[in-house]
This record gives sequence, C-alpha cells and structure tokens, in this order.
Amino acid sequence: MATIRNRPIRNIVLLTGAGISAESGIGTFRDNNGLWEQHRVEDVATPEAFARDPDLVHRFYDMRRAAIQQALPNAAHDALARLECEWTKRDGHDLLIVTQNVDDLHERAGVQFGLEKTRVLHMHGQHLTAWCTACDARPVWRDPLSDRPPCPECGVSALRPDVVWFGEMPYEMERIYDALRAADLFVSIGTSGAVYPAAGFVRDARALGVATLELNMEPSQGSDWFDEARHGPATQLVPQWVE
Ligand code: BJW
Repeated sequence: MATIRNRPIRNIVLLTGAGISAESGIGTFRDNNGLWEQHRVEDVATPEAFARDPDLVHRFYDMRRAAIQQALPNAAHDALARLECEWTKRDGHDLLIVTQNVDDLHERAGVQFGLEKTRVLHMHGQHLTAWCTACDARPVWRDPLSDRPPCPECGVSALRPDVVWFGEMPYEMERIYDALRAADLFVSIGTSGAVYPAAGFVRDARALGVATLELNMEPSQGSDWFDEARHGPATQLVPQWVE
C-alpha cells in the first residue's frame, strides 16, 4: 500500500458507514431488515420528528444505545486500529477515520491496540453523549433519555440525542475537507453512498487528485466514481486490504 499509481501514500482518509459495524450485530439503515424498514426516517431522524414526538425518538435511540453497548469491535475495526497504530508511527504519515456511525467501536478497537486516542471523527454524532440545545452542553449519556432527564449543566432544558438528523449540518466539515485536501488516498468502507455530504466525498477527493478505493458488500450508489471497488464483507475485505 506504500504507493498508488507510483505516487507515495502518506495521508489516508477513511470514511466508514453502518456496514463496518454490521458484523458486530449493529443494524444498518437501508439493507433488508435494516432500521429504515422498521422505522420511518421521517418519524425518528429529523428535527421535525423530535419536535412532534420526542418520546418516540428517545425510545428509538435508547434501543440503539442498548444494542451498541452489547456489541464488540470486529475484525474490520481491529484492522483499521492496527493500521492507525503502525501508519502514524512513521514520520510524515497521517490517517483520519471519518465515521458516519454513532457507535464507539473504532475507539474500542483502538484501546485494544494501545492507542491513547483514536483519530476518529463522528460526523453524524455519537451515542455516548446527549446534547442540550439551551446551553450547548454535551453531557455523557447515562440514563435512558426517554426518562427525559433535564440537562445536568443548566438544569433548564430537556436533552436530545447528540446526533445529526436530516436537514442538520454534519459535524466538523471543515476538518474533514482539510483532511481530504491533504490526502493521498480516500477509502470508503461499508456505506451505501445514499446520504450527503458523505456521499459526495469520493467526487471531492477525485477532483483533488486523491486516489479512491471502495470496500463494501455491494456496489454503492457512488461506486462508479472510485478508482477501484472491492465487494464483500468488511471483516474480510478490510483486513485483506490492510495486510
Ligand atoms: C456491508 C456489510 C458488511 C452491509 N460489510 N459492507 C445533495 C443531494 C441530495 C440530497 C442532499 C444533498 N445534500 C444534502 C442533502 C439532504 C440530506 C440527504 O443526503 N438526503 C438523502 C436522502 C439524499 N442530507 C442531510 O440532510 C445532511 N445534512 C446536510 O446535508 O446539511 C447541509 C450541508 C450541505 C453541504 C455541506 C455540508 C452540509 C445530514 C444527514 C444526516 C444523516 N443522519 C443519519 C442518522 C444519524 C444518527 C443515527 O445514527 O441515527 O445518519 S441517517 C443514516 O444514514 C445515518 C448514517 O450515518 C447515514 C448513512 O448510512 P450508511 O452508513 O451508508 O448505512 P446504509 O444502511 O445506508 O448502508 C450500509 C452499506 O453497508 C450498504 O451499502 C451495505 O451493502 C453495506 N454492508 N453489511 C460491508 N458486513
């Protein structure tokens, strides 16, 4: 992996989606039997849905948190943690995992490999924290949010899940585009390419002259944009690619 098209690879940006955590037992969104077959997106993943029926939305996220807490990192998370560990030891080499997932399986895999802090950015938020829209605090989530605890910082407002719903701005977009501008290689893993702006990163990367690779169970919606696409389960493809 040291060169692609005779170009040395130093900076890598990895985009991960629900497919990387599927084999850990966390449901994807758009596959058969995925979350969007069981829940209408408009009922649980928009600010309008939360304003209309916060209890329903909180119950949906309480159920998701419980599933995440029981899950363990799989061979794909482990392979990326090993890559991060080895890659970032080299002078002038860097790597950033941009995940659309709200789970913490990249971080937990990093701990297993002795990483003090995994280079992971959660562009759609995370399940570990709640968000107070009144004082902007992000307290660690402890109790079911459907119990509707008030914000522990200001005590005024009810908390909402710290996630990015449709129509909201994903987190840390500037940092992501900075990383893409500095990248030599962009790898997309386990995402359908159905949701923007993440779905547009492959075109952004190509426009910047960055080499692109897709690792996914099946061709994603943006598959044709990648220089190379490999299809199969993440627990096989990712360790093979990292070797
Ligand atoms: C495996 C596998 C295995 C299975 N191994 N693979 C441009 C055009 C059109 C629309 C828009 C546009 N720009 C913006 C929009 C609107 C909208 C949007 O994209 N709508 C689409 C429906 C078209 N986007 C937004 O509103 C976003 N905000 C925004 O754009 O702000 C303005 C802005 C403009 C410009 C720059 C910056 C900002 C916000 C989107 C928020 C998405 N939120 C959710 C919920 C998060 C919280 C939660 O977890 O509940 O994020 S929705 C859901 O989809 C979740 C995911 O992160 C996201 C992506 O899903 P993902 O990860 O791809 O999962 P799946 O299920 O779709 O796919 C899984 C894949 O894995 C499949 O391909 C399988 O084959 C594969 N797989 N098992 C390997 N074992």
